[in-house]
Amino acid sequence: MNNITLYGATYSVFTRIARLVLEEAEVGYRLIEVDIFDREALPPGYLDRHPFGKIPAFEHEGFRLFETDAIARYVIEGTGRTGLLPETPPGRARMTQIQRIVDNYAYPILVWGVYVEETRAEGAGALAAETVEQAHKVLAVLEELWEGPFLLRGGLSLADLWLAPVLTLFRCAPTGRALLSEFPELESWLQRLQARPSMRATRFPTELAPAG
Ligand SMILES: N[C@@H](CCC(=O)N[C@@H](CS)C(=O)NCC(=O)O)C(=O)O
Repeated sequence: MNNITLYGATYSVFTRIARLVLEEAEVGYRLIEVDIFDREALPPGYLDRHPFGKIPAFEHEGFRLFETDAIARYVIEGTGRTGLLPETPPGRARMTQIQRIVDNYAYPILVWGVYVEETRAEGAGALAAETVEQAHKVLAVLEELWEGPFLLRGGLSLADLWLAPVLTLFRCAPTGRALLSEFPELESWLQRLQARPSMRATRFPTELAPAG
């Protein structure tokens, strides 16, 4: 696969997931920085690429795509790197389940509810007890699903690539760090993931200067 362009930001969880898939599939790509929160500075026509105004967006030989899972599956099928997909129906279903848990619960609660809230520049307030409880529940559910040594016992899959960026940011917040230490399997899994070249090549700016 040649001539791939990804539009996104180095601070963005979903951009990093797409980049992890590209890195693990050993596909070269060009990253065009799009700060989605600076609407005045979006590249011309960006909202034609992503009408819902999010990142990432993707283009390969004129084929445009958005939604990170669609991008991931396209790259995997286009490169034949099907090792990132479990072989059995239960394995694939479990992987998809974890991806959707990340999209619908882990990302909003752990990233926006905890990380953004606790590290925002205006000064962090104490987190609501309900947020901490919700974060604890997300971690408990994920640890229950963890099979080891990767999230799924068959090996590295999209489930790992979806969760690792979220837990990485979460762990940059003091409450995130404290909560994660209650879940040793997830914590050591994260350390192993972070040692992978794909994770090292796509670090968030904040990882170089963690808060707290
Ligand atoms: N369902 C989308 C989610 C993408 C997403 O939420 N991206 C975030 C950045 S990590 C974003 O663009 N946020 C901007 C906004 O919500 O205004 C996907 O899978 O690509």
